[in-house]
Amino acid sequence: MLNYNKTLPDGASGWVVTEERFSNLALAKCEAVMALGNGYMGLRSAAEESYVGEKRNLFVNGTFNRFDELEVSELPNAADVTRMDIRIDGKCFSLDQGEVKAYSRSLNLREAELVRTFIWNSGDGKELEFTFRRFVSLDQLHLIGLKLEVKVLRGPVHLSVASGIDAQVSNSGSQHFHEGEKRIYDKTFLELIQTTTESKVDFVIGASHKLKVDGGTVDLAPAMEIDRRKVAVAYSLNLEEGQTLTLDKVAAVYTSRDKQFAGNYSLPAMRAEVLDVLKTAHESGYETLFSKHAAAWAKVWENYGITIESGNPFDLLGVRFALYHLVAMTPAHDNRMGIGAKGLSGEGYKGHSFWDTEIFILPFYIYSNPQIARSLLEYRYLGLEGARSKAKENGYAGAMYPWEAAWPSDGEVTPVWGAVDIVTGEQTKIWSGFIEQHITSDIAYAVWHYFRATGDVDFMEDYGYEIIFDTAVFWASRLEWNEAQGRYEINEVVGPDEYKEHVDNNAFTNYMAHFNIELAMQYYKELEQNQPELFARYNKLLNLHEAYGIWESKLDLIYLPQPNERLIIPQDDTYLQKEIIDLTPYKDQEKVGSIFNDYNLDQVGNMQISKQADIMMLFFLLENKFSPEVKRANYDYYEEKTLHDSSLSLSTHSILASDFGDKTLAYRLFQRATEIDLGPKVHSSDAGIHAASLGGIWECAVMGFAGVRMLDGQLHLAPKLPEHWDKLAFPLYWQGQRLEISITPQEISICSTAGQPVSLFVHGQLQEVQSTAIFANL
Ligand code: IFM
Repeated sequence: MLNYNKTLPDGASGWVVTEERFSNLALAKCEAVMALGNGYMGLRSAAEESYVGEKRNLFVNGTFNRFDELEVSELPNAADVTRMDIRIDGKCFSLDQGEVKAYSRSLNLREAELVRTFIWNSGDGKELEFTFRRFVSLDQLHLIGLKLEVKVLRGPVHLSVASGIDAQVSNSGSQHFHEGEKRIYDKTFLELIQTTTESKVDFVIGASHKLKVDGGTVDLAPAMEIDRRKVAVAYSLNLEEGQTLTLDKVAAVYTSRDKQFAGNYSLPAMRAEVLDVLKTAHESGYETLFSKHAAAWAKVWENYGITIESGNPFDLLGVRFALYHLVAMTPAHDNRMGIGAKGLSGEGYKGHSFWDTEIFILPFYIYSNPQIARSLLEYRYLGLEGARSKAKENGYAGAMYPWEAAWPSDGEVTPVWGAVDIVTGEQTKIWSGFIEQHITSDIAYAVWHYFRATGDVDFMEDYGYEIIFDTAVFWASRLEWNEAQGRYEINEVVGPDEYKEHVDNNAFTNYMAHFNIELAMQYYKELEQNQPELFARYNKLLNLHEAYGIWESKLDLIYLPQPNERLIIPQDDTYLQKEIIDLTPYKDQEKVGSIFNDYNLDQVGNMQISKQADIMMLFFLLENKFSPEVKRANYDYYEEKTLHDSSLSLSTHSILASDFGDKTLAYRLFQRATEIDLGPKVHSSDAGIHAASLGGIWECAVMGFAGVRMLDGQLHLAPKLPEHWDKLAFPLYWQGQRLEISITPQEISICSTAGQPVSLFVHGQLQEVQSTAIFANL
């Protein structure tokens, strides 16, 4: 239903996602897939005129609020600035009525602009051509620009447009805001203040309009309206046939959470700033603001630009789409914020951060923009506060990271109740917040990955070591001694495969906990020997001497499930004993989770059915620990039992297929990953795009097809391009310098842009690159 083959006005291809026919059914999908954002805020792309079933969302990163004791903290849906009520000859304009021609709604990924255009025939002889444009500025993070152009093709018409700031919105009914002051300055500058009910974050939102007819400014006094949670103006005028009305709207959004106000906040000062910024933006107008925004995006593409020459042009579009959304959702401006599992594109997962960031998204930033990777890890450092409280509340020591995280000090924010249980009719309990614990070692792993790839010693000294030590302290306290077996176990957990709850010894969890403790021991020894002052600091803070003794006594006794006689590693203690059923009817369905039409979670838990990559994740993260034979045997065993009902799954399976040299399978899985949001499934993205999957798409290309890995602190490159790819080129940061990598079926070219020599393994051979080198691709 979406068209991916459109070109930009200058003929550039691979940049546009287009809806070519208006459909009420696809409202939510287009709102999410075409969402705009700049990391500070995210705006769902609902149409200006309102429709039943729409979700108008504006989220400002980090502004979490808890509406009610029985709910968890979430990103509140701020006042809407996009809605316009348009009347033509007194009748409400809607695409549900009249005749619509030449319709298109397009997201231009290159300039990050949403453009909607169509010709509308009223049914009573009037015809108008509409064009709506919109962007969320990457140049000035607080600004949103909108533009409406209406040309009268057959008239005359009486047109009125009511537009303003509408806080009569909620998060599916939960109202996160106290009503605040509203005001209109000089009949032009609208202001609405709202304050979150529990976290007491003030929002000041300003908006203004500029009207032109046939390019000339019109001095038309609007009708003004202030109502409950709403401030608006309405412009009414007569237009002759051939005339064009243009309405520029600019909105400014500030909150007391903004970093500039940390420790120095006053509402009057923020109001004054909003008004000031708004007035300047109003003067500038849409085109000027947009050209600065487009220039900021041009820099993004220059920095992250990836080239794919493929027989299938969708491949490049799919990767660009992933990078576009990663930029739109990432709070590069503020280390107190993380990335939501749906970015800023929908209410799904409430804006919370999961392991999705560290394991699926962080690699993109580590290798493409290490500064942002560092900021994301600093967010986890600040989250140590919540992680320490969670450990204490659960009777453990150290730092136990929340499965779902919001504001750093919030601690655990996973909701307790979820979807319907089709057998009992009750809500299913969500156990992840209690027992999905691998997030703690995933974060330690991410710190290690970042450090080994960047060599950022300052980060480690200030933040990284502390995370690794205190997470290891947690794991040591979490281990349970099994007297009969003479080993330490981790029981009663959910592993990555969330269809298996309350399992003992999930292999991923056990191996990663072991990794975490072993890493802490290694860094303990390194610091003790080489950095006695730093060591003393952490020893004092975390009582490392004692911790080390405990780690040492437990590490080798941690149970690490081993391959059985068929080389299969049991995913947990009971997985391999469970019933096997034919999963064909549930694979790659229109809606994920179709298995729950027939079974409830308890029943699924008793069968060999995996929601997502589990042991495969382990092979990807700790790849040196397992032989190729073991990996392949397990891949074949578990792939057929994996429904890929989580969007985190396909990319990992694709990367492993690349590692095995199965190019066809790797490409097929990559393609399916690119289709999670962009593909034909109408409802897959209703609640927002899939952030981890987008990181995973980049991983499929760079870590899968190009075979990029950090192994034992060394950079590896072992490309296996899909058969129909002629070229894959991308930038890659390694130890502080930018490399340009270009791969064809015949050659691998590596250029170190700073001219510093770099050593790396190419197809397993250690190579020294002085500034540029070309190697044969095998
Ligand atoms: O973190 C994931 C999890 O692995 C599967 N369920 C959805 C979460 C958020 O994306």
